[in-house]
Amino acid sequence: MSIRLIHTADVHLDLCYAHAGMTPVQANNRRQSLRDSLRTVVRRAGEWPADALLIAGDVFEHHRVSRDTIAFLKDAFDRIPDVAVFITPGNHDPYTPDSPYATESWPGNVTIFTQPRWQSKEVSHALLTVHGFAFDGPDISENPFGQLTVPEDSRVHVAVGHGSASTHQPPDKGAYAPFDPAQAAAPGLAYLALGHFHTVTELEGNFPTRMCYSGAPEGHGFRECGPRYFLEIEIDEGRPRVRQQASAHSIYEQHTLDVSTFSNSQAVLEAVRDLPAQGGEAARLLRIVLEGACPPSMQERLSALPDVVGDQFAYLDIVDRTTPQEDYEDLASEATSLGVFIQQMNDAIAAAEEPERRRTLERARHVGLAAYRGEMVPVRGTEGG
Ligand SMILES: [Mn+2]
Repeated sequence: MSIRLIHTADVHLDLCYAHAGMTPVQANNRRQSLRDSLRTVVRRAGEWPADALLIAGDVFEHHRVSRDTIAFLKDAFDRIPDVAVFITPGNHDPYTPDSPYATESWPGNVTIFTQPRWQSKEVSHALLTVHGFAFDGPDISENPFGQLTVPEDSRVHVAVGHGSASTHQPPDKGAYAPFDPAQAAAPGLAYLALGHFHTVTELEGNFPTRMCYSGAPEGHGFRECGPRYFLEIEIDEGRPRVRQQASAHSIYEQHTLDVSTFSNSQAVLEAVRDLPAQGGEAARLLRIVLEGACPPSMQERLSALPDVVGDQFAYLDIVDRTTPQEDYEDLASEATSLGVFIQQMNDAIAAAEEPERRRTLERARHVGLAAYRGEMVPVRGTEGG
């Protein structure tokens, strides 16, 4: 008989969105969305049904999780009494004496690992043993990766852990319980359910254990754009098959539009409205970066974009990086040395036959104008500007 697992991590319940420039209402909606996505994962574990639900850390954003969120979580686990739930506290929600993991009483089907070293528990209704550990503080006092020995028996062995695979360490994220995937693998360990990196990632290599980050079931900001997933794992004869299932109730999207390719603000507005949704029914959180030279007549209307199409999205942020379009004929008519310079450049550009020379002259005119105004010009390679 196959063993069925559901794997999720990094929900970060009760995340604070104050830094994200969201209104209190929008932030509440985001926190609701985090709960909804976890609820989706837990419900699926009950309905499939899974033998075990593995939650690989950072369930909470921090210790100061609300009473209501704890009650929600207990209730969600209570509703799947036949699924064994395993939680490995992570760097955000470590197992400390004052953490909700230690102070609360959890439903009987829930196992919370408590030590910074491997602990094992047999699932009573399946031939399954789950190994796990806990962060005991924001930095774990020991690093359990590479220390797991799996007994030779007839059971399926899986492990759940939180930490940074050194092979996939993003430069802008702290390294917690760092490990080399080849070291974390162990003979007899069929699957290692990982948490900490928020994007679904399989660590591949020449070792006997399959290991995946499920990623967060819900994005947490514009650095986590696109659909998010949880994983369904089926283990037959020691071999796991891993499937991604979409879980996000709201999806962050970031798009860049070059306004110089549009003749009017209506066309920009329609382009925003027509951006294809990435996740069916999921609410959409959009950041639109506007670039390019923009006629002053259009600028005003663009700043009103959130008011005009805001209703279509759960959140819409317009980042205006447009540059005002210059009127070079008007500038050339000025009775100043700038006017003379612009007139000479306009003539040279009009006379230029090769497109490359024309672009170089346009760039020179742009840089020259900026110099007259005492402005800095951003370096953008050979791009015109
Ligand atoms: Mn983490």
